[in-house]
Amino acid sequence: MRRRSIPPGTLLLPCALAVATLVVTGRAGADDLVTNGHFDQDTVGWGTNSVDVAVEWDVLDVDASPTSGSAEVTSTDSRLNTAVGITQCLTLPVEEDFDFAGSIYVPSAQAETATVGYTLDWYAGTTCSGGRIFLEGVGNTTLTDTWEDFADRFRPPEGSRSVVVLGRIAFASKNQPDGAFTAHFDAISFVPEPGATLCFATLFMALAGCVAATRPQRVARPAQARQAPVAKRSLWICSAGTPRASRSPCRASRKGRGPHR
Ligand SMILES: [Ca+2]
Repeated sequence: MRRRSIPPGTLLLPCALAVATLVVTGRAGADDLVTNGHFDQDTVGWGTNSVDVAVEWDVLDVDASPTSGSAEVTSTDSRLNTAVGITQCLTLPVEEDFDFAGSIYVPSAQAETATVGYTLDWYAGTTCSGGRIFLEGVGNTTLTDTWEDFADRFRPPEGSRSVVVLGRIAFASKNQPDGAFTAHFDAISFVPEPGATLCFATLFMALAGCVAATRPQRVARPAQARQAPVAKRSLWICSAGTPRASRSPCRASRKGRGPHR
């Protein structure tokens, strides 16, 4: 056995690219737990937490995309400071960090006043039941006439197995008993974020593989090389260049695959 060395640096660039690709694709490939969070064609997948909330699909899109839209949510709930709106229950695959994001557009030409934002409502059961563990908000806005983006990273409270994502409207004041307030919600996502331990472990394994690949490798000789050397043959060449069977008066010249003597 012998070792065959790969020139140092030969695999450095490919390995670096592979590791970078691993990181990028690993991040981009994470599954968004939200269904229809971009409202491309409708509001399928979303419900409400009040009978006094109406949800319609609208062409207004956070990216002004002609092939997408948003959820236009109108509340006529009679209660003040009570969060109502569109909801979706997400089952959490494991306990890890999550990146939540969502955008909100609030038309300013409205008679009522309200605060608008997102709420994450954590539950012990896998179907948003079994007892609420914790409730926390993301973003809070009023009248903007522009899209506002909200994002934050969350670690679910211990014991959480599901979460209700709520795009909420809460009346701050109501000038008329039947007053309404409208807001648009779009680009809602809830993406598992692998923990730092997993990231470093993955990178370490990838880099270790690259280092191993650039080290000299033990390779087997070709089968042909392990065969018995070809028997040396002697060819007696006379001074005149004509092969002869007898040694004298010629000089000897060995030809073959063995070492010359
Ligand atoms: Ca959209």
